[in-house]
Amino acid sequence: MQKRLNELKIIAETKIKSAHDLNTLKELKVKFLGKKGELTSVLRGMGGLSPEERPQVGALANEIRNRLESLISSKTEELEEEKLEKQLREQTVDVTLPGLPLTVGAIHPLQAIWEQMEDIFIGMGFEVAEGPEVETDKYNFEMLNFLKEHPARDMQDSFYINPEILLRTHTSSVQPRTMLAKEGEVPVRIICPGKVYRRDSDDATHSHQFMQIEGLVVDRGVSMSELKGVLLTFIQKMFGKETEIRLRPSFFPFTEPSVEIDIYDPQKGWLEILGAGMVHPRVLEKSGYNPEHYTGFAFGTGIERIAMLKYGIDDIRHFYNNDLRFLRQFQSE
Ligand code: 2NL
Repeated sequence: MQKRLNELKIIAETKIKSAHDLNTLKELKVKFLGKKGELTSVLRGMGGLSPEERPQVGALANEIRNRLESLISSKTEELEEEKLEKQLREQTVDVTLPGLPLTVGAIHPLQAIWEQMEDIFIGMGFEVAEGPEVETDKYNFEMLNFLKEHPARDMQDSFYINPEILLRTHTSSVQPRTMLAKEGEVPVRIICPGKVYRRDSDDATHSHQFMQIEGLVVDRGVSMSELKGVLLTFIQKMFGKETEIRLRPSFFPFTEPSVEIDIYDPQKGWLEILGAGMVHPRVLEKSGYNPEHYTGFAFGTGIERIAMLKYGIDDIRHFYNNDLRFLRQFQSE
């Protein structure tokens, strides 16, 4: 029996030492030391031994069990360590490799001008007002003193949905809406940025859809000099504090007197950038402000126009084509 135990020991030792993975090792443990393992089955034959032999065989069996157990646990440790090292070797990160560059977007130039203009006018005490792009004839024309036969009211010039409803042709329509909502309260000091639509053929300087910002101030004692001061401040913040301006007489249905404002460019000469004027008494009246007590000024300009002048862009269509070569020029880094 001792002989069988010693043979078992040698076989088990050899197999354990040559195990290459943790699974094999587990299987060997069951095979030799498990409840139905080989060592147990040899010991089951102990009943046939003499009382003198029994303790000796028992001691030997224990010694073998201990020996195999410690062999298995040290082999387990060895294999686990190997496995970990292999993993580490395979998963190393080479921190010296170049990184993958991330593409960073850019603010669209029209959005940039829109935000700058809002900031400048908010700085002068204006509030931002918005209104619908699908407008009624009433707010788009009637309230703004456009006569029935005004050419802008022609089906050829505006996008009509039906005879009473159209895509707004200017953001001016927001202003009577805001004035009516204020029910005669002063001051009115708003700017209205937004998209507008005209039935034009697209070319380098025209687009059937573009953006405007209009402003309106109504209060007691508002004068032409306040108009000039506010717009000169805006222009010098947008184009530089040395920028010179010129006011020329003009005509708009909703202002009287009306002016056009030019800025001076040393290369290109005088360039028109804004239309403005004192709010027509009839426009004030229609929106609930008595022109005997209140006066106001208003102005309007195209966001595209400002952006083209500021960035030296020669074709309005660049803004809408979404050509990345154009857009990337506005990335800040
Ligand atoms: C331009 C000129 C202008 C206005 C817009 C306005 C609005 C009300 C009353 C009076 Cl409610 N005026 N808006 C006034 C003068 C000029 O725009 O060239 N826009 C692109």
